[in-house]
Amino acid sequence: MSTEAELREPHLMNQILPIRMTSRVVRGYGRGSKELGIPTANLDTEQLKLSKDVTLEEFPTGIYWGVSRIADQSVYTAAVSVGYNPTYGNDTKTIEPHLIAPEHDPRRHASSTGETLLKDFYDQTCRLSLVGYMRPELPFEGLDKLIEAIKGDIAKAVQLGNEINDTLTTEKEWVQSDEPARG
Ligand code: ADP
Ligand code: RBF
Ligand code: MG
Repeated sequence: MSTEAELREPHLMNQILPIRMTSRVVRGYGRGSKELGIPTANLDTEQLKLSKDVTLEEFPTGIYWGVSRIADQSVYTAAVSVGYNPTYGNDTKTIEPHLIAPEHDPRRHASSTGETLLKDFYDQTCRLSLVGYMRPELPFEGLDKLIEAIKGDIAKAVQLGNEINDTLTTEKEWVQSDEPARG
């Protein structure tokens, strides 16, 4: 696959997306729920399986949106962070989807910031298709600014997830299935 240009210029990622992946949900620092009110399911980067020939190292950092499913649950739209969380300055790269359940979903509870809080699903399998690139990850001055930005990303992801188009339908079908990321 010709990915060089896209990997150098993250906004070109939209040309090679969607990218599908599967992995196991592992523990991070636990900050998403506690400090931000926005939990993220951190994927086990050792066990990550990707649909395209790109390594985690070369995968462009940034904020993406897509569709995701945990174990046997429903398919949800997701706002996804890929990178080093520069507000915190992590030294390892993470892929972290925040799953967004509709307001009346029976599994959903509102977090402290009003976002989706589901029951814990550590160790379960996550299926994720990244459909679009939204913005670079940024170092924010203070948690309030970070939370505000993420809430904006969530709203945008919901809006994009409600659009009807062939790519999205196909990716939802894959997430709903048990097909491997790479056939
Ligand atoms: P960690 O740093 O361990 O990832 P977080 O505070 O980010 O901790 O919380 C993530 C965990 O919360 C997930 O692994 C999952 O078990 C649970 N969780 C609950 N609701 C959601 C959600 N809407 N999206 C992602 N993870 C969620
Ligand atoms: N962390 C940052 O440091 N900068 C960001 O711009 C940023 N954007 C995010 C956008 C979304 C949609 C999500 C879900 C997370 C984002 N994060 C960002 C990651 C956040 O810092 C991280 O999820 C928490 O620290 C918990 O691991
Ligand atoms: Mg997390």
